[in-house]
Amino acid sequence: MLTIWGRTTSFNVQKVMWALAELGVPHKRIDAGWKFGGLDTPEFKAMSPHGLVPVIKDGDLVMWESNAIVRYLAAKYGAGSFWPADPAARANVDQWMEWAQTKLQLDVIDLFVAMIRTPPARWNKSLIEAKTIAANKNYTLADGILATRPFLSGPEFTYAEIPLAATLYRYFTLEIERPKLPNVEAWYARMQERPAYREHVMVSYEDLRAN
Ligand SMILES: N[C@@H](CCC(=O)N[C@@H](CS)C(=O)NCC(=O)O)C(=O)O
Repeated sequence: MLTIWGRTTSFNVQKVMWALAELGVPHKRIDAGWKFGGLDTPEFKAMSPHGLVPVIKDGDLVMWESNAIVRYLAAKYGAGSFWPADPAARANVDQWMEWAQTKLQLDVIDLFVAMIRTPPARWNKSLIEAKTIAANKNYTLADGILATRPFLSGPEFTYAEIPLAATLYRYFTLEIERPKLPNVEAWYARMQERPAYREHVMVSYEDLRAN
């Protein structure tokens, strides 16, 4: 059975857990990271050289990097619509996944770290303001795209939607000023209709809040 190491409050672990649940892949999860520790042992470092979660073991394959794991799971267990067979169709959705990794996610997670993982007494107001502006700009762009189709990465729900939509729970629960985003809100509501999204992404992060 596939094994995943990582805590449920980790954004990157959540992406993999969401993918596993969407695909119905049997698995066992082992708590690791943050208060659970275990990332510095030689055994863990042998699996994950950077000492980070998530890590999966599926048969002989051991791998890290959440988006690469989501792609692997989609290719192995999601042939068909979750992993489009046509390389051109895959390329079209994959570009959005790269954007999630290199832009959208960074702005939201930086904001999350600045507001939730930093005690309010040490908040860097100008960083929070800059990251809020950047995040709002990304979702305003997304809002325009979502006016034309139900999913940001394309016409169908595919693996690439996971890193994109996984950001929404944190974006919509952080106490920030957001512009009007009717299409992003409708997209978020559609994601919340998916039991796997509710279970694995909408996970309280109160435990992580620094006081
Ligand atoms: N780019 C990596 C980032 C992995 C990462 O930063 N993981 C964080 C959790 S989200 C971690 O392991 N932090 C240390 C900890 O939880 O103790 C990925 O997408 O998997």
